[in-house]
Amino acid sequence: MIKYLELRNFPVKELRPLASARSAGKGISFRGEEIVVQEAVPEAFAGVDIALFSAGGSISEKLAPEAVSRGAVVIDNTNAFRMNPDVPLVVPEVNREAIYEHKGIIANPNCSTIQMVVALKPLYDHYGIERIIVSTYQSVSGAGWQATEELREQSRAVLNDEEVNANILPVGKLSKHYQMAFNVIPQIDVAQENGFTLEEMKMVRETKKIFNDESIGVTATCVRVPVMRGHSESVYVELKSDYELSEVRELLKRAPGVIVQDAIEEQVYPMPIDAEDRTEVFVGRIRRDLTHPRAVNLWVVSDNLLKGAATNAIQIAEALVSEEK
Ligand code: 2RA
Repeated sequence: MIKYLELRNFPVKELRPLASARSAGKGISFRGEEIVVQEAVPEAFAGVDIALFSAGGSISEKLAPEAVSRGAVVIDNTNAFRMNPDVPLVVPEVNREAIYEHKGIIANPNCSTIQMVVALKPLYDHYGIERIIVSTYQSVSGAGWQATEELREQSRAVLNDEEVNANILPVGKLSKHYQMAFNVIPQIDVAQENGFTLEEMKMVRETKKIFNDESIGVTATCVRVPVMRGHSESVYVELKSDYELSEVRELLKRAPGVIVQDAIEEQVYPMPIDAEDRTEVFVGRIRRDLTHPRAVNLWVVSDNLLKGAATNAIQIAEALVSEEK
């Protein structure tokens, strides 16, 4: 987020990096200057206009209200407030207007939801959406930098015929951990009572909230794959009205934040390796479904650390600032 504040020339008067007592005193660089990290205590938010939170749900629950009570607008990257009816859940390309209904906190959606709704927005507006069936292929960076280190270590160990240690994936706090290198794991986040995982239920609930449409049917299967960065999704979409494939392609091409890479006969399609460090959502493999006359299949790829997290948060901040003008 700090890098993107700088890259996008966000009008920062003062940057105040806050972290745990353990990190206080360290330095971070911003616009060529070294800035000292302070401890994230309630008083540290005095005078802050926009507070970007990304330190875990429990920290947000504790400190976001403190920041708001001191006059800040909080943009929260955690799951803490996403489904709170008083908190807008915003992807600027989809529901920018919801930003202005905030009561102090605005939530940044989950990465896998963000890229899907950006791709679906033009289809939702033009045809309406009845039902979505999505399967994800999510990179390990979604589980934090320790998971990326573990994948590196495990890959080395497998190639060297050494013992493979697994301590993080699929979910750090659970008792069982599995090898990620040369494997896929059909679990992201903890199990829910209905047999889905929390990540899958985030996709279901957040999609409905962002489109402000409880009638959309959503089923998700979220899978971790041995990719460092960039989430991919196979998305089946049942539209409310008939469509022409050429029109779907045109609508996607014109959609803000979307890049169409779709020519299977020339082997052109999005891949996470190409989406890294890009802020857009890439869509390809656009094809008519064989089983339902109003359904279309898409392949959607984006950098989960950028559009799926940092970039979306900074875009929300940009919208807030432009409102103030
Ligand atoms: C993941 N979506 O990829 C999560 C991160 N919020 O694990």
